[in-house]
Amino acid sequence: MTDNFAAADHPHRRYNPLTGDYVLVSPHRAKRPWQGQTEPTEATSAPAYVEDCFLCPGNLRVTGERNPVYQRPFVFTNDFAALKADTPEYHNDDPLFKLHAEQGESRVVCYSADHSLTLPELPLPQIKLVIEEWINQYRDLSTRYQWVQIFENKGAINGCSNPHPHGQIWASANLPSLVATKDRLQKDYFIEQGKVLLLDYLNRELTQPEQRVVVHNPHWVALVPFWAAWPYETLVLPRRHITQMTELTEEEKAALADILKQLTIRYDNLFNCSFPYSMGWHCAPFNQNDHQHWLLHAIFYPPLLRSASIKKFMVGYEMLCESQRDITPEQAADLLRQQSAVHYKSA
Ligand code: H2U
Repeated sequence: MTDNFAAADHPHRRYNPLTGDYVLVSPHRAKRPWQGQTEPTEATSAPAYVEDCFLCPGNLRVTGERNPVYQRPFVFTNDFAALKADTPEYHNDDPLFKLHAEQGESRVVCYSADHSLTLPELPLPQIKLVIEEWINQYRDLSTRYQWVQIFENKGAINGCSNPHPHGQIWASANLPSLVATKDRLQKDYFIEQGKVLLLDYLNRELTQPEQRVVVHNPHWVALVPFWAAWPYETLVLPRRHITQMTELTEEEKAALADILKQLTIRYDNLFNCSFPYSMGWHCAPFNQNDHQHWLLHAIFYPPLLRSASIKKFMVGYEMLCESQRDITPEQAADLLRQQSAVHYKSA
């Protein structure tokens, strides 16, 4: 009966209204001993310039092209692009072998000339420059593509090939699968409730900020979502109805730099390491449809579970049934909130 149920103790499933998926939460398992794989920890300090880094200013890339001696965020077309603008048209509607050609572009964004400074260590004005570059990229690519995915895949544990602080941008003619689902479910909610799903959700979270909010400022809130699948997954949400990053005011850009720094400092401080994650932005698609149901947001998916060297595996039950987590989203938010606002390297 409901009287005996406690979400902090008992197995339960939580619904993700953005994906339509459930996550199984098993809080009692957080105490189990660990005798499995640990990951090697990465070096904690890197030099500001590395001679054979493909991304450092003035260096040669794999193709033999030389990077300019850049001083602010530098963007180049990925030499091994996953999507290409000149892909010939093709489609096949066979129900079992459906296939269509996909046009697009892939770019790399070097955040800073300094090889050693990750997002939490960059000064605020430099993080703001990264945000302004993201906006430039949206402005350019949205003229040609329905979807522009800005993301950062950080840390060797996540398959990132180069520690130089950088992100990527993949633009595509069609909406990728996860985005199409998110578009549809936000739209359904808007039609049924007459309100923006993520703004409604944020306002509910703000009535009990001690539950899942990690950091906030006058324009942005970072929280562990109620339906988080990864142990320390977070959502970064604007407090007002913004559908695309190009709508941000100067003040909102500066406040976004602040919230990204505050959040990533706490991530690094959690296990005293350069915290790996996959991070990316979702905004309204760049097509002629109505987008009132959208709210711009960033998602961080960090793979770590218990320490700098123990990662969460999405295998077994997760591959066959649905995501599962041990530590609750509320416990994860509490642990992140408790971290110092000063980066451990400069404390
Ligand atoms: P990731 O390790 O996050 O994938 O970032 C490195 C990207 O940089 C990767 O996509 C590209 C790779 O294709 N790259 C170049 O475009 N040129 C190079 O000379 C090295 C790496």
